[in-house]
Amino acid sequence: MARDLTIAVCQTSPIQKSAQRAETVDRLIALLERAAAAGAEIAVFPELALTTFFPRWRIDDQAEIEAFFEPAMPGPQTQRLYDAAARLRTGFALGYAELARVDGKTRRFNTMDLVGQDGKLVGRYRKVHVPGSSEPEPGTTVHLERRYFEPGDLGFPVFSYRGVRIGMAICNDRRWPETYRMLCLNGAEIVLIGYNTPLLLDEAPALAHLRMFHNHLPMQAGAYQNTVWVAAAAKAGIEDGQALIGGSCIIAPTGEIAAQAMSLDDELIVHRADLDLISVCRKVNFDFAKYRRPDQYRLIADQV
Ligand code: CDT
Repeated sequence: MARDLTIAVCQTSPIQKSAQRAETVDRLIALLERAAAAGAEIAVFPELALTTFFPRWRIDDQAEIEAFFEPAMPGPQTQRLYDAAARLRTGFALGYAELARVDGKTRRFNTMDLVGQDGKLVGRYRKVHVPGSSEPEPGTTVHLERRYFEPGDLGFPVFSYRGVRIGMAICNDRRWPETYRMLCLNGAEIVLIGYNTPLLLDEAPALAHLRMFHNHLPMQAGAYQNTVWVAAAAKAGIEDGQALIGGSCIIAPTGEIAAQAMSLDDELIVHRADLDLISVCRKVNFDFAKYRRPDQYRLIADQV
């Protein structure tokens, strides 16, 4: 019997600092309703979808920092989104800033939760590749994720969603081959990604014309080399004075872009992901069990 899952990528336009959480949650619910009406069985939202991308600022005031974080998910402000998922029978993956209490200590992660068609948590991923710095650096676009987030500690888990194996990744993770390889070694058939990517980086003006190419290149390569569907949602447009690229997309295990956003607005793209295409592509080149040679994938001590 054919296997498929209809995916909606919910790109958002900016979430300005001045936006109230309730207003932002309303926007996400409106996108989820559109996704369900279009037949989607799952939706993916951007990284830090509930707030502006606050790591663009050096903030010292703890109360101001904590206002960007969610101490519980769902919380009083976000419960409505989870209720909408259950009402619409359309789950979602949502990026947000997580404030966790572990063994009496406060920990902060850049997190994405997978929520099921019943509105309940299916699984959690915490961003592993945390880019930028903890202090502003001269000549460099201010990107202080390492000030606010510690690297994820959950590895690259894969969860069963309506019988489909789904993994998640967050923004900079999408540039690293290890992300897709680990997720796919763990059995992922679909990788859901959210991102906030500055259009321009002060440190690399010579690469400015390649920003969209370097957005899609690793995701297409990751999809192809690991025979997996990739669906990625951008936060796009000018957010609190900083331009973020769009280019949200759904990529097939062939490496082809099956659907791509055409605007920098709240925009939905939907595609029915044919999961049988995975085994077709796998047979051609990437049958891991048959052809991978993990015994040869080792560092040679005197050469490093
Ligand atoms: N959010 C995020 O991870 N953005 C990074 C830009 C880092 S610039 C220091 C990205 O890879 O798009």
